Amino acid sequence: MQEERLYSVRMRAAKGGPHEQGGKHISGGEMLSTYENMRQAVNHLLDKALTHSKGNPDFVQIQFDAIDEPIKQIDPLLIRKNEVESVEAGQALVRELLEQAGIKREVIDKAYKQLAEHSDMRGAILVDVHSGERIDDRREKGVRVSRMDWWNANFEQWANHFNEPSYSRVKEALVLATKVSAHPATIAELCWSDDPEYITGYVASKALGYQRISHLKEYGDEQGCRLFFVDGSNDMDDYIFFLEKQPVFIHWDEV
Ligand code: PML
Ligand code: MG
Repeated sequence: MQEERLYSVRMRAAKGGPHEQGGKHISGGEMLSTYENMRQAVNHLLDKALTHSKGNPDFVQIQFDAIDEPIKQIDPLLIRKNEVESVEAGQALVRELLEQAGIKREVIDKAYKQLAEHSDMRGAILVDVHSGERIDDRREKGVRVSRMDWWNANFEQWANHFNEPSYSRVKEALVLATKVSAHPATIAELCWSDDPEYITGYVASKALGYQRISHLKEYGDEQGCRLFFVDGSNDMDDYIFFLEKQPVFIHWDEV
């Protein structure tokens, strides 16, 4: 597919110093770019870092590195929209969907406890579906899914077709959810934003698709969630390598 050399472009922003020195996570971003479009990609990520409603960062890092491996192309997960009236109704639907994905109630309860214990995560928490225990050893850093993107022109076609606003927030969430669910060790993902002005989130899996839920927390709440329910009997080093390093492009074909 892609002939030209591509680069992974990444941003992370924090307030009160860099993340590793205890700074509060403000924002992160992932893109793929050609060399020619690098300025545009860096500007996009810089803009994202400078305008986040969690506050103005005093530490921002933007880096790029060349991709030498073949890039995997994946179809976006099917999107389903669930309108709910309250956080309670949204969270009840989360449980229903996770149970549909085959996750036991006790495991879901344990996973929520993990969330409560880690309030300033910048990556994802990995929870084993057999034990309900957290199985990554990344503490507040979590696992950061990286090296992925969706060309805007194709995303806009998709958005048009599904009557979605073509917001980059939706694109980025769907890119990440699609990459994560493409690995057979992922049973489901649960996510909502740490942005105090954004209350929509989702449950995703290959079988469920991208189940957007309109209301998963209250406005003003900066407690986000990114949790992967994983079949821990797989090789977790391979799994984390896939999440962090396997380059992936999302591409939608109108059928
Ligand atoms: C985020 O902003 O960090 C996650 C947003 C998830 C939901 C995006 C959507 O509206 O589909
Ligand atoms: Mg965010």
